[in-house]
Amino acid sequence: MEALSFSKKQQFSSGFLAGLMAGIVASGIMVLLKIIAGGVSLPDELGSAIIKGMPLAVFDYLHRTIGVDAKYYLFFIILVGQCLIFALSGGLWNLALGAKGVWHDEQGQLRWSAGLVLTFLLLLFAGCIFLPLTGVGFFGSQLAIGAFNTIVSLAVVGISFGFLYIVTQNWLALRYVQKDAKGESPPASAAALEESLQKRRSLLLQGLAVLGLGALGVMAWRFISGAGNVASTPQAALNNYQRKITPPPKPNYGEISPVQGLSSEVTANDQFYVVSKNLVSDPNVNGSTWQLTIDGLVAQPSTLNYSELLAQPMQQQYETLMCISNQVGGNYMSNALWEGVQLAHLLQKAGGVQKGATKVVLHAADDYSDSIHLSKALEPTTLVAVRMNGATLPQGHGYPARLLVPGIYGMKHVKWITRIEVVNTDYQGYWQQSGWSDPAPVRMTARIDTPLTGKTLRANTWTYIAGVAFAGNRGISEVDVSFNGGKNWQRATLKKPLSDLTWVLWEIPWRPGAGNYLVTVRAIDMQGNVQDPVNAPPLPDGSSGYHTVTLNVK
Ligand SMILES: Nc1nc2c(c(=O)[nH]1)N[C@H]1C(S)=C(S)[C@@H](COP(=O)(O)O)O[C@H]1N2
Ligand SMILES: [Mo]
Repeated sequence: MEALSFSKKQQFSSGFLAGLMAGIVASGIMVLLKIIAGGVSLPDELGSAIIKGMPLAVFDYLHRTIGVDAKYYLFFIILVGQCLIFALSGGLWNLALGAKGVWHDEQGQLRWSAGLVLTFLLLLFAGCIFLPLTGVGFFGSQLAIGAFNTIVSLAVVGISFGFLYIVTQNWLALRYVQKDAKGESPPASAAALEESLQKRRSLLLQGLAVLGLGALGVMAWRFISGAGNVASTPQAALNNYQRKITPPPKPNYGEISPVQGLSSEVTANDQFYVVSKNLVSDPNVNGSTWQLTIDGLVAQPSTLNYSELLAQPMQQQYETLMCISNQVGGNYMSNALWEGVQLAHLLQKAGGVQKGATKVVLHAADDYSDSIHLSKALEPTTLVAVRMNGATLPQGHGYPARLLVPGIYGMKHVKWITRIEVVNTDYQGYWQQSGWSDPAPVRMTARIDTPLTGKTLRANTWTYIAGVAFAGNRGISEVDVSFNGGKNWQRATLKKPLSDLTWVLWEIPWRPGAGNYLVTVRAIDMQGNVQDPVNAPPLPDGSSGYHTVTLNVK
């Protein structure tokens, strides 16, 4: 067989193609390893670094337009970028190796060693340049899984890549040789290979373009449909605002008819909202090897395993959680019956906190952390929770243990806790480093669950307006609904809440004549504070404003 000569361009493009195919599979393996074995996922690390390093204004804009789902788009874009980097490395490597030489056998096929060296170079790049740049240290030394596990998981991915790269590259070359021998692709086989490669490349580019456009389309759609919602406070409500009512209203508790669309008072575990910083997968902690360390400014630093934690005195409480990212009228709010150990009890078990201590830091298995003030930590309702609605804490909600700290946003309810550290510094947690509130008290909010905005109702027919209202640990004394943009308010009936730490369900019957209506809701807490009508985005203190829906009555 006559030796084939490939042009430089052909060498690059077939290497690129081989790198791309191997890169797609290797990226899949990387994500899989992260999910099932807690390996490192480079797109995750880069995504976290980007979110953290982003100017607040940009973050806020993306957050408002795309919402918490933005992290999935970001992850997808980075993943595509990673595949392209694999492809580029494959192309450049093939170009560097040339068409023959020590890296090739007699048939011009690449040797395994060529793949191994490429793997090694990529590993060095990931460990010494990429990971340190994302802020997790040399070979991920600052990650919870440590440098050793990082290297092992990267090596598995790298070796898979190197192997597939060689196989694919040789297969591409062989196909070309066979075609040439059979004379199937006359006359100039090199040109034919080039052509077929070009065809594939353009197909691939088209595929990527379609995916990219699809993602953009979804974002645009969300932006438009989000903007269509009237979620903001009508002018009259702003004009007539009275900040505080003294004495506070007496709650108007009563029966609530079970109307369709109204939230159930206790959210089932699989319906409970989930938010985490992790792009691909949350930690999958093994309860039998898990340990909880209590250290820092305590008299006797100590550790507990899972069964020791379960043996501590448990207490149950209903508590509603809300994410600080929740928009007015948004869904990142749920309620459950939790069971756990008082944090104060655990600190006592570690000999008590030492003089000068100011804060308690919660560290988690996903390298997340946050802190609360010592006074908050010692409140009897601040728990390390192990059960949720009677079941073992689900993985997505922080198994084996998470913090509950009523009155402040979900952000501080650290999941997958591994370490409780008492400090005398003003520790700033994961989100605080990006400008989110540190004290983070829940801002009072009320939501209309039903009817949904834009709905058409029948004139002169009874219907219910119903929803939920929440003020952290301050309780709700009154919920009012306005059918004329905030000029007058009518009191809704409240269902007596399950505890002082939960939302209340509210409801009001309504029998409108034909016309278009703005229906607005506001709440008042147990101290008589009236919900803030001024519209504010979630960053930095949580959103405010009155949830308003438009209804068409015919
Ligand atoms: N370890 C860890 N804990 C975490 C987070 C996280 O990313 N990692 N996210 C926080 C945020 S922003 C919220 S709103 C709540 C959400 O809790 P849930 O998913 O159980 O509703 O968890 C908090 N605890
Ligand atoms: Mo959150």
